[in-house]
Amino acid sequence: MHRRRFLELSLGLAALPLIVRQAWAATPPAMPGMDHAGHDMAAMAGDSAAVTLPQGRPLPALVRLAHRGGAGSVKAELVAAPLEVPLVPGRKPTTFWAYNGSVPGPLIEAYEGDTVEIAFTNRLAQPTTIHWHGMPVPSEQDGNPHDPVLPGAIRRYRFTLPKGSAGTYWYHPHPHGHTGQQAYMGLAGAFIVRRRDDPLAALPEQLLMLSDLKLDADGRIAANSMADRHDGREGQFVLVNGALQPTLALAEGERQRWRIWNATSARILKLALPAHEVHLVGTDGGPIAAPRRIEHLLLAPGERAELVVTGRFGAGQTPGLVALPYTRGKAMHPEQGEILPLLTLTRHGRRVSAPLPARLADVPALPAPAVKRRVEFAENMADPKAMFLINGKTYDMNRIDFEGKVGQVEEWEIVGNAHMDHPFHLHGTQFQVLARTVDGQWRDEPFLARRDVVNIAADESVRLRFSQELPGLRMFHCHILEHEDQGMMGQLLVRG
Ligand SMILES: [Cu+2]
Repeated sequence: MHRRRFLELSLGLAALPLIVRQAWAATPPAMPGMDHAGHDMAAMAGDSAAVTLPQGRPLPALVRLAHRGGAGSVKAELVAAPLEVPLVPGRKPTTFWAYNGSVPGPLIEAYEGDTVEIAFTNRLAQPTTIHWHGMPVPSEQDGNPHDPVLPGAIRRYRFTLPKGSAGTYWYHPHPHGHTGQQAYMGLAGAFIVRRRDDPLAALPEQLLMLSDLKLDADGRIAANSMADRHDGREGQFVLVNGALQPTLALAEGERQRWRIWNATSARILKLALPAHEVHLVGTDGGPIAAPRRIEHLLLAPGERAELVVTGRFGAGQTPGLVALPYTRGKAMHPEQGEILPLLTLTRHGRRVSAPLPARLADVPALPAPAVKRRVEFAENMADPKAMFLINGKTYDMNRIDFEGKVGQVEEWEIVGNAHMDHPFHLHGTQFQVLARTVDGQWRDEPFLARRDVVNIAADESVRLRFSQELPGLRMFHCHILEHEDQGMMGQLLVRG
C-alpha cells in the first residue's frame, strides 16, 4: 500500500500530522531577500541562515495517537518512516523521519495501571528502537541498544504502568550510535501518564514539545558538523510542537498547566516567562510535594517539567516564553548570549482562577543507600575516537560497568570533570537529587523531586539516590545525543 494512503487509513483525516498540516495551511509570507523571480539570493549563495520558516501561527496541538483497547489498556500502532514535508517556502519538500507521519510523533496518553501495547514497524533503512524515556518499563521492553528493530521488522512493546508513575515522559529511538540522527530527523513523541486523583486536573493544559531544527541552504535537514559532534547539535530554529515562535492565548489571572519537553539534541534551555507568575508543580517523573514559585527553569536535553502559569502581563515585560542566555561550555558553537523567543502569549480578557492547591503529592525521601558509586564525566580532546568518557571509558555493549540489586537504594555522585555541561540520564527508574556543589561547596537541594535527567555543569558534582524495582540491564548516559552516540554511556546490571 502506498505510504500516504496507509497513513490516511490508519490515522484518519482528523489526525493529520502537525508539521504537514502547517505546511498545507501555509501561505508563503513576503520574504526579505527574495528577488522578483522568487529566488532567495542568500540561499543560492549557500547561506543556510537565509532559510526561513513561517512563524507566529497558533500553537499546534500535538496529534493524539489513535488507539484501540478498552478501560485499562492502550493498544496502538507506531510506524517509523520517511516523510516529505513542504516546509520551506520556495524549496523542495524536506525529508523527515516520522512516527505515524507526524513531527513531533503522536502523543500517547495513559493512566497509572494501564497496560500499553504498541506494535511498532520500522520502515527506515536502518535499525532503530523505541526507548520509553523515563518510564518504569521492563528492561527488555525499554528499547535499549541491545534490542534493535531491523528495517522492515515489527516489534511489539508491552508494559504495565505502575501506581505512582504518573508523569511527563517521551519516546525516541535509542539504537547504538544513531540516536542523534534519528531524533533530529524527527523521531520523538510525548507520553503522558495520568493519575486519577490529580489535584491539577481542572486546569486547562498546554503541551509544549521543544525541538531543534537545523536546515541547510536547500531546506534539507543538515548533517552534523564537526561543531555539532563536539558541542552537541544546534540548528537555527528551536520549535514548539513543530512550529516556529507560535502564539498561545492566556487571560489575565488565568492559570494554565504547562508540560514542557526539552527534546532538543543538546540545548540547555533556561526558560522564563518574565511577565507572568510561574510555579513549578512537577518534574520528569511526576508531581513535586507542593507548588514552588520560580523565576526561571533550567531544562536540559531530555528533561521535562510541569508548570502552572498564571497570566499577569507585567508591564514592560516580554509577554511570552523565552530562553535566557546560558553558557554551557561549548568549544565551537557560540554560546547563547541573547534572549531566544520561543512562544508568544496573547492576552485575551481577564479571568478569576482558583488558588493553587497547597499540596500536590507525597515525595518520600529514599532511605540511606546500600551502595555508593562515583560516576565521572570527562572529555579527552586528544583522542577523536574516545572524546567523551564516563569513568575514563567509552561505551562497550559487552561491558557491565556496575552491578546492583532490585529494590536496593544506590547513591551516585556524578562528577563533572569537564569543560562542558553534560546532562546525566538513567534508564528504568526515577532518582532524587539530594545535593549539588556550588563553587566547590555541597548544597542540599531545596526540595525532592522525581527525575531521570539532571544537568551536570562543568566542575559541578551532583549527589542522587534511586532504587531499581525491575531486574535487567539499564543504560546511563549523557543526554547530549551526539555525546551518547560517541560512547558517553555505561551499563548498570540490576540483579533480581
Ligand atoms: Cu555530554
